[in-house]
Amino acid sequence: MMPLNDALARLGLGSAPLAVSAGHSAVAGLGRPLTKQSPIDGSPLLELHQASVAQVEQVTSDSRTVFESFRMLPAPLRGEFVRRFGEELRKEKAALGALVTLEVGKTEQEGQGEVQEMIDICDYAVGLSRQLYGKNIASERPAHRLSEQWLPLGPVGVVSAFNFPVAVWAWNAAIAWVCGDPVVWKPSEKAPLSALACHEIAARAARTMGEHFPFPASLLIGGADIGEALAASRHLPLISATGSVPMGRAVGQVVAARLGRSLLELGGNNGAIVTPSADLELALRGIVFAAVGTTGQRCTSLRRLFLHDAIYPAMLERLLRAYASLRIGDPRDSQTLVGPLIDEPAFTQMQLALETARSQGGVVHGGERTFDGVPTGGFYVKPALVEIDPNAAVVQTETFAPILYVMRYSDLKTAMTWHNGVPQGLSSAIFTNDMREAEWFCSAAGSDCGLVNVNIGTSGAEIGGAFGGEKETGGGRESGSDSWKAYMRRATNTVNYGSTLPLAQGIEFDL
Ligand code: UN1
Repeated sequence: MMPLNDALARLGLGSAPLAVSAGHSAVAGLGRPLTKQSPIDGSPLLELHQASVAQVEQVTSDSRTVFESFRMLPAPLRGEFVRRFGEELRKEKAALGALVTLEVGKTEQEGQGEVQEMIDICDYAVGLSRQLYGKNIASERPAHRLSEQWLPLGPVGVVSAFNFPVAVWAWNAAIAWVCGDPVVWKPSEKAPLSALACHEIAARAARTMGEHFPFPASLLIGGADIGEALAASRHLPLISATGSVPMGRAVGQVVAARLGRSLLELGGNNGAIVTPSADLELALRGIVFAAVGTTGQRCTSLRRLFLHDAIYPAMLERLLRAYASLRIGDPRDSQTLVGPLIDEPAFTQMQLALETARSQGGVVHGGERTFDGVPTGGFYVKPALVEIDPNAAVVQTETFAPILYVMRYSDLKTAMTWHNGVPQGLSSAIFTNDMREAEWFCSAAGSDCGLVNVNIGTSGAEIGGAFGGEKETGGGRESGSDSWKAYMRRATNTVNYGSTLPLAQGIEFDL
């Protein structure tokens, strides 16, 4: 994997990186100091000053000015900028992917995969820039045309989490840009370096568009106070926030108080059901990737597994064997499947959840810290399997760590009730070869989540579909399908090309 200094040099971050940016290049933050260490071994990666709340006002009001001209560019021209951004990402995939690995501890495969997800959304958005279609609607009045247009909305505030430090911003940014909206980004303070790199890559793409091209990206590095100031900013008609349920609740309420729009993608607590007809080998791969991939730190990670009585012992044994052979270690090693947790608090949360599970009758396999063949200074854990009663309270809570609760069922309807009986509703899966079970799982009586999969794990969604979930997950949809509509305002146009003024609903009003 590319060493840190080479990656930094390629990405133009060789000198001391800065924290606030409203233009092509970053300026110094005026807020608190921030130090960032690598989760791989605790080595220092970066020191900078975060943005101050006063800078939020400046940057968001500047983005409003950028919007004035950006919205008037033809959408395919905005798409051309996104195309060039995607080209820059292709050139820097290795360096940016390496930075993601170094900064948040994702395996090399997953770091590169995340940049690929950015490239994919750029390709998608370029096509979309020529397809922002409205409808023509039959008017009830003679010589009238009724239609709708989709118009740019305004600057979009994006709040992203550490676990997808670059892709989640790109899903929002690429779509927002073609829709005509500048983006003001507050990345997680646990992943400032990858954000600075993305900003630099976007600035490179913008420079190739000529000096008059309005640069539609801003970056504010900081903590919850900066997120809250963004949420409160009247310059931002839309806030798109990804992260925990408490974060979303705080942001959503601040945005709602000013009657702004929010697009929330929050906690998952995702479940999967394995029925007796399932292909157990296929299910095993799907389950293990979803449960331990990204060290259980995806919002789509699999956390709850319902196994039918008939396959429970066989499947549990397979899982225990697979977990015992997982290669845990330095994520820069291409053989590693499970890297470190993001930091010590994540480890503490995991241990707390396991203790709670034990106190509620859970039988815990694994879950402890490991020092075996891993770099010192990082928090490496053995992913945990927990056999537990589906009614145990701990199962209701999402812990952002590799813990998989394994539960036994005998009747699919009951399993479905347990599956849906949690406050969150992001992703779900059924493993079955029975068409009736599969279709029932996808029906109105089945999974109540935003992502409903058959014979695929809960994580690893493609960008072409709308991404998001129901209930406490927040209801927002990002990425593909018609999610772009959230980033635009709809204008219904009624044009009278006749010489009389007939009123709708047949109302007579003669002067
Ligand atoms: C997240 O964890 O916030 O479906 C997003 C997936 C990824 C996105 C996860 N494409 O697992």
